[in-house]
Amino acid sequence: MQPLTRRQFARLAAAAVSSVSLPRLTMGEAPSPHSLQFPGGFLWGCATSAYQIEGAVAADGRGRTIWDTFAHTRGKTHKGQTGDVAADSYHRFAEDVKLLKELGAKTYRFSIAWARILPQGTGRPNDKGIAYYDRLVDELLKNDIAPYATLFHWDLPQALPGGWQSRDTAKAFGDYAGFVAKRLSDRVRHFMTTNEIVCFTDLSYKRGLFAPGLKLGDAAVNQIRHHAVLAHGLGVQAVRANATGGTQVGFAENPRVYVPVIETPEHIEAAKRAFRQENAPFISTVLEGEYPTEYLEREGANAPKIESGDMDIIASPLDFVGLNVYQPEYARADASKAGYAVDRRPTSYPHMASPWLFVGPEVMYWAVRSVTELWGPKAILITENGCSGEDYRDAAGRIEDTDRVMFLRNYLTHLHRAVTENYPVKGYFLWSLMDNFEWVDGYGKRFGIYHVDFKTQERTPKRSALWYREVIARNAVG
Ligand code: GBH
Repeated sequence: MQPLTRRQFARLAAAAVSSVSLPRLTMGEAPSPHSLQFPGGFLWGCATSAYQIEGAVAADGRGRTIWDTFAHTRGKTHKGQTGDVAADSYHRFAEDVKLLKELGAKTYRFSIAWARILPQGTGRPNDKGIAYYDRLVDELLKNDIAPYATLFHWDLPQALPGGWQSRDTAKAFGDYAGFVAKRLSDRVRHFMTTNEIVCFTDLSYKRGLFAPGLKLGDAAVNQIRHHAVLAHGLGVQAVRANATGGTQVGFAENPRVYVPVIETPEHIEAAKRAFRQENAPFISTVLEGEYPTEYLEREGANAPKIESGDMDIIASPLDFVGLNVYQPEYARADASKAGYAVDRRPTSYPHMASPWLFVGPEVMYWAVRSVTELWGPKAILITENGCSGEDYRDAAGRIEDTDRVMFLRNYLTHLHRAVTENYPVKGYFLWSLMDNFEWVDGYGKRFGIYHVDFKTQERTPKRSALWYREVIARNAVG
């Protein structure tokens, strides 16, 4: 056998130790005439959130959150699983930044745990908690990956009395947002205030599915929704007041998105009306600066109590609107006063591993188009899109998640349509970089493009990671 040259040896040794490295790209092929090219500078990234990946819930002075309490309450999550350890990204963040680097990701959307920064939700900041995000941000920048930080992804400090039932929580959020902006905006130039308002209001206080697991009446729920949009607005203002110039701020919403049953003007109009009405107390209110009258009329005496000045705060202009896009809804024109009807899905409608995750790639296009036509935001980012799958290792140890690749390819094809029609969509964050704690589904549903072995914390690229890397490298889907 030929002795190895030093360079060959070094290459083999590197390959052997780094189990997560991906094989080399096969670049240089002529792009297929059918490949869907994205504009130069399109921002490709991945998304995660603090409680879902960090673990280390008692480390360095982190305060308790409502999700710690909820997950530790019997019967609330799949097999009683919690985010105590999750993907241990608190300790493995440098390795996780390497995963992003290997993908060629230009950006990373992560969330900041309020309770690491202010363990009691208000009051004295915790230097060690801030230091963690300093390390993460510095590591990202060293690797030319732009940090996009979400300020609140559901992990509310337990110490805040009444949680979102209290107006004081909105004020506390503003103070926290201002503090983070002051400390990080020299390096973090993009902030999202809140993630998916409907989830930490309705799912949490009306349907009882998410922390804190309450089932309150309509008046209480409407007030909670008001506190949430107010918190968002206070957050926007606090970021602007405390950040260095040029810092951009937006939010990440998961509106119900309506696909017109047939692409004809009357059904398109119906879908647009449905979008505005069915998301009335959330994105519609924030982007219009007032509650749609139909919503207020419908709620009557249960409508939220609004203090003077609230609506101006809620309406604070945004630099971008983030959309988390998953499942479609369908609307058609109808002779009713509302002008639309929502169609129920037949039981044969296909879904991914999560029963709620119905597959409808065209929802991507209609999300972008509806928001643009209704409110004309400066820019739109797809802040989440991805799916769960029943991933498994084949005999060679590979994870061939062809279903996830199918899902992503189709959704991105419809995103490309939006880009081609000149809607102002500037970037896409894939949910998720790695398998993580999927809230009430615990570790039972995997959304990552990197597989995580939760016993060893080993990360392994799935087929979808290799596929996404090609998308980023070619700036095209094909
Ligand atoms: C996003 O939520 C979240 O931002 C992210 O943290 C999460 O991991 C990701 O998506 C994948 O789920 O029990 O039938 O009422 C997406 C919106 C809202 C979808 C709650 C699941 C529960 C459905 N989610 N919903 S159900």
